[in-house]
This record gives sequence, structure tokens and C-alpha cells, in this order.
Amino acid sequence: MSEEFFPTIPKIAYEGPKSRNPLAFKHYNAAELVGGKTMREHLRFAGAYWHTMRNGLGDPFGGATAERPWDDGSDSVENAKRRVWAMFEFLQKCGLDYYCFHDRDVAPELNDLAASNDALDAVAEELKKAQQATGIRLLWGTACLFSHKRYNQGAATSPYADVFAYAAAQVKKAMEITHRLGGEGYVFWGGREGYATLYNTDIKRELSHLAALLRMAVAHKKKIGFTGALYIEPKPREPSTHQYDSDTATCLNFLREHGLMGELKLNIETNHATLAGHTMMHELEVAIAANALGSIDANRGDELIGWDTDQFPTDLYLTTQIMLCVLRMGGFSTGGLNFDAKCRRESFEPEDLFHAHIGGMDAFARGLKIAHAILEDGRLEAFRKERYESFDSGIGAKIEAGEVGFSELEAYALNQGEPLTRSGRQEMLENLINEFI
Ligand code: XUL
Ligand code: CO
Repeated sequence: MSEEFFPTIPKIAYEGPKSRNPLAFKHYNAAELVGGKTMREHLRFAGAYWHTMRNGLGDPFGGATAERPWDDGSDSVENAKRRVWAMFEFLQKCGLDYYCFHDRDVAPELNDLAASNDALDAVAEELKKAQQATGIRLLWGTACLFSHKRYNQGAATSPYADVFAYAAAQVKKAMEITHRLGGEGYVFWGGREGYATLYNTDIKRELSHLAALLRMAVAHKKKIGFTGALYIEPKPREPSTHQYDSDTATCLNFLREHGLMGELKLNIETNHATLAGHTMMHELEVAIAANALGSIDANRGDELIGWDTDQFPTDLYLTTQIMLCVLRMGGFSTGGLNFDAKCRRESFEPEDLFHAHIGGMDAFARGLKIAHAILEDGRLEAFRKERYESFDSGIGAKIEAGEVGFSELEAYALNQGEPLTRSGRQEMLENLINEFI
């Protein structure tokens, strides 16, 4: 398509930290090597179709403000196809190598499932052309199982079997489209897989239904030969009062209970972590400890607002902590950093989409460089390792190996007297991090 959707915006270039051009990267330099890998290979940035193309930026007190001149506001397939090219021009100008979508972001939901499936097939063809024309790839796809009225009481956890069946059909199609587009992953985020009140809810039954849907998805993945990863995305609430996928530990427990460990990994989002009362680093470390970190929805919340504000990540402590976790894990395989983030309602011009992503990408580029430098320096890692050294030999090694029980440890403690401990040195380590920020 020859039409240009962002005619006043050039391709965003890396100009270095001294640049004062707001439409340039100061730190993200895609081809620059950090520890033997390019920044683009480390960071695997993705744009989110739902926020970038479909979020009108309304809030509970006022309607949409976003100006998207290419969008005629209709539910036509033509409009959806035009939007594909606007999205890909945006991705390309911003240097985002990946994108993510829900089925209903890219194509309209029409009068019945067959018509919606046809529309999705038609738009997927356009997405495929745009991918081929630009080299941009699909990080993950998903099905929107929370917006339509039928899902008002959940999708896989709806008390109505016909709703479950509809949701299953929608997931099947969305997985097939993701596969057709060479997607590297598929996400399950259950915005309404939870409850508003326990007076009407059978938790045990609903959880078993959720597991049943996931088992069907695993089976279908194998059947169609989709080799991408499946991810669950934790979030404690909003829109549900309580969401079953509350946090990483809850998701891991659910996967273990239902024999799904190893079949699904986690897609962890910063603003969901903070809504759950955790730091992002906590959620990442819990997932990594279980070998279950798959991908990241990169955003942030607002300390003063109690809901999911989906802001662009600009805090260097946050991006440093995230990249410390990712580097320690050995990097992403199928996952990446998806900007599940939107501009503020006040930032309604198309140009704001660029400022927002440039800020997020630069913040992660710095986080990457800082985290790499901290790991190269080695003091943080050495301190952490040394802190546990009493488990490397002697009685500690026997505890870890399961070679001793209460009786042996009682005899040991009686003989040993009061144990010695050393300072955790939190302040010293915080200062160490600041040396690099
Ligand atoms: C909602 C959210 C979703 C998922 C995909 O809070 O994060 O957009 O990332 O369904
Ligand atoms: Co998300």
C-alpha cells in the first residue's frame, strides 16, 4: 500500500545521548552489541495492536480522544485492512521488530461466529502481506474473551456451557491464525475468569473448567503443529473483582495442580504485578525459579492511581531490574518485551504514539546496558552467592541433599551453640545499583 499514515514522522533513528531531537533514540541502538548480542536480539520489542490501533483513550468519565485519521470508525473489513498498514508503518518507523494482537483488535466481531471467522481470515491475509513486506514478526496472538456481552460472567469459567463452547471455538481459531502468521507465542489472559461475588460462584468447578480449556489448547497446539509457546498472563483483578490468575505463584500452583507445568509459561506484566501487591522483579524471579518465565508485557502503573493505567515504562530502576532478571535467565527464547501500554488521554495525537514507544525503548536500552554492566562487574552476583555459602559444604550441603533430619540437626545445634549471621547489606547493595544507574 502506498498511502502514508504518519506523513510527518520519519523513521526514528539512533542519534545518541547528546541528541535533543524528541523523535530520535538516545540509547536504543538496534545493532549495538551488548555482551555479544545486539540490543534488538536482547530486547525483542513488540507493539500492542489493541492499544496502538484500537484504544480510543477513553476513561470512565469521558469518551475517546485519540485521533486516528486512517480509521473510519466502522466495523468493515476494509477499515480493518487499512489499519493493518497503519500499524505496520508505525512499527517499521519505530523500529519495533514484533507485534501482538487479540483476534478482535485486528478484525471486527460480526453477527455470528462464522462471519467473524471469515473477517479474521481476510485480515490475516493482509497481516501476512504486511509481515512479508516489512520483515516484522508476530510475537504472540490471543483471543479477546472479555469484551463481548456473552462473556459477562467469564469465558472458560462462565457458568454457561454454551459460552465455554463459544470461547473454545474462538481460541481454536485465534491459535490457528497465530500459527498461520508464524507467531512465536499465544497468550491466555482471563480478564473475566474470576468472579464478582462468591454468593453465586463455585470456585472448584470454574477452576476445573479453566484447566479443561487450557488442556484443549495444548492438544490443539500439538494437533496443528504450532511450535510457539503458550503463556498465562497473571492479573489479580480488573475487570473481575477477583481473577483466578492472580499472580505468578497462583498461576504456577494452578498449572501444577492441573498437570500443565511445562506446557504453559507466563507472560508477566508490570502493572499486574503491582496491582497484586508485588514488584515486577518479584514476579519475574518467582517465574524464573520455576523455569516458567516466557514473555513480558512492558508497562508500569501509577503509584497514586489504584487501577491498571498501562503507562509506558520510563523508570530506569524498573527496566534495570527487569533486564537483570532476563539476563540472569539467559535471555528470551520465544518471548520479548511487548508494550502493553497506552498514551494518556491527554496525548491524543498520532505523534504521541512515537514519543511513548521511543521513551519505553530507550528506558529498556538503558536498563539492558546497566544490568549488563552490573553483571559484568560481578559484585552483586558474588554477594548473593556468598550469602548462601554455608549451604555449599558441611551441614548446609547435607540439608540440601536431604541427608539429615531433625535428630541429626538437633545434635548439631546442641553442639554448635548460637548460630552466627551476617548483615544482609541492603543499603550497600542499593548504593551499588546506583553506581551504575
Ligand atoms: C489486560 C492485559 C491484556 C493482555 C492480553 O490488562 O494486559 O491486554 O495482555 O489479553
Ligand atoms: Co497484558
